[in-house]
Amino acid sequence: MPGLAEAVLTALKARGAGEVFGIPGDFALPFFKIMESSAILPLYTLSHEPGVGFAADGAARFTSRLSVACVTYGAGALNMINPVAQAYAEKTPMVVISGAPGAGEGSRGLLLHHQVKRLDSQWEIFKELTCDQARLDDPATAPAQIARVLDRCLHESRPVYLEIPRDLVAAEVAPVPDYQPPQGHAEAAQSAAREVLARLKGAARPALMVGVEARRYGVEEKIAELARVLKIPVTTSFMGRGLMAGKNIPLAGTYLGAAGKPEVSAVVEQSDCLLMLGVILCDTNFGVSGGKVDMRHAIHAFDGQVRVGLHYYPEVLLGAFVDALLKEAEALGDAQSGLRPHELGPLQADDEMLHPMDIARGINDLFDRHGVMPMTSDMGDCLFTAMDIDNSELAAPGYYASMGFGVPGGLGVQAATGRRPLILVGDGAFQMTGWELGNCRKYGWNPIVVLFNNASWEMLRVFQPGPGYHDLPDWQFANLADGLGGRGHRVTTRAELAAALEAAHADESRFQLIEAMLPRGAISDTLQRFVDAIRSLSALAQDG
Ligand code: TPW
Ligand code: MG
Repeated sequence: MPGLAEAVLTALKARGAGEVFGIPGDFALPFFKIMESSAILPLYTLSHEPGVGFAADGAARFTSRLSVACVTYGAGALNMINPVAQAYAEKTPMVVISGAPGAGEGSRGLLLHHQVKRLDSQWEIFKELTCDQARLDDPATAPAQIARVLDRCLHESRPVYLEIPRDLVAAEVAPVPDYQPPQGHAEAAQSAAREVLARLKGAARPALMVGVEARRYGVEEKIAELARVLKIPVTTSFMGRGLMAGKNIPLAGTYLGAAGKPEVSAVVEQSDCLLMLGVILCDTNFGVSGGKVDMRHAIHAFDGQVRVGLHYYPEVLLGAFVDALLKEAEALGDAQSGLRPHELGPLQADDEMLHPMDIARGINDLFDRHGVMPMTSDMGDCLFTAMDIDNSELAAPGYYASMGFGVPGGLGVQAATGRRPLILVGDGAFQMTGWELGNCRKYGWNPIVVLFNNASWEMLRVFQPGPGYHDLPDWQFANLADGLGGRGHRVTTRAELAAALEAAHADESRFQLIEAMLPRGAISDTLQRFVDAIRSLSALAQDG
């Protein structure tokens, strides 16, 4: 019989996990030791627990597999609250494994180090951040609990929490039961599909919007096929930017309401039957629409349910729903498939000062010359700038919107996929988690990082002009790259950016940090429209 720790690792691997990200501590040391000696899954240690959580999140977003974040009790786990919260909000299947005090340790009348109010304070906190939890303190029931929790992680595509008492890692347990796929209701899927197709057919301007669940549940290809058959225009949500990349479908673009391109907003806002597949109904996806999306006539497939007006179909899995739609779908429009040409022109390699839009141009050119790279973006104007990078694979926290994801998220992508990522990050966000780049040397990672250095919390400044605390000093990040094992490029002109991107791409030996110096106040076209839209919405609210 395997030991408990090995049973957990084997069950993770059997359900598709490819690696573990973690930082040990004494309550987790026994588990970490077995992780290394058993070599069931590779372990990547980082520097700070938020980085661990973000890396696991980035890995899961790109692979649509389970990802694992392993930490110690108290100081370690509580450091990871925010990334786990983000993973919950944005639906990534992350398994949090925390070491815990051993069976008898709590009863000695002493407070244990890392303990907060009670021994189970951490458990209570993680209950609020995860969709299922188990404390593996009984070897007899552990296998069933492990199976239940891991299966739920995949079914709901949300984080789960496992706590392993440190004295039980080697306890013998029976093998963990095999993965049980979710049981959707096939008839419900079929009748939902029939009603939806009838509504789409009766509509004058049907349209499709694709959200993150399409990636989480691996149904992008099927949705692409559906779009080609229906021949209706397709958009992605803001959070879903980068979905359907490179697919031959009638893709209009990413919906951003008044902050987006008018022709894309028109598709969504003028639709009298909008079919939303896996879209999170949140303010960043829809808030800037000013209430223009006609939700009464919209169809929403999300979280295992389909809502059609007031009709509600439970237990409908997204994949089964799309299959059922495909079975009876026919052409309803004449939207043409095809890859869209660049909307921005090329980067002019001259001596003008850089603007965020130049970074989008430069990256488009780079991808044209050398092929696309998987991208992660942090929160900040870099994410709004990414809306003008051609629709290529992107992971970014567009809804929960935590800073700090970009760099460690990108490292997670490289660890999990082996592909070299391109990371977009602002100087404020880089101050939070940029140090994680120092781990590249250890694992042979070589991301290209484009750091938008405006010496500012610029996004905050646009929403609230004035206060001096938005100003940040110039940290000269490129100078730090060498010591961290990478190569820095500090650029202030368009010609320098073009040259640095090319040089960074050519040097695969280490990570590349391109520090793009931007004047304060220079913001992307999308952020400018976003701010204008929010201002005019709040002016309307005040008038009304
Ligand atoms: C963990 C609030 C949203 S945007 C922003 C802050 C502080 C400024 C970002 O500065 P940066 O980018 O990275 O230099 P830019 O383009 O605006 O100059 N704490 C967390 N998450 C969020 N979202 C905030 C604070 C915030
Ligand atoms: Mg900044």
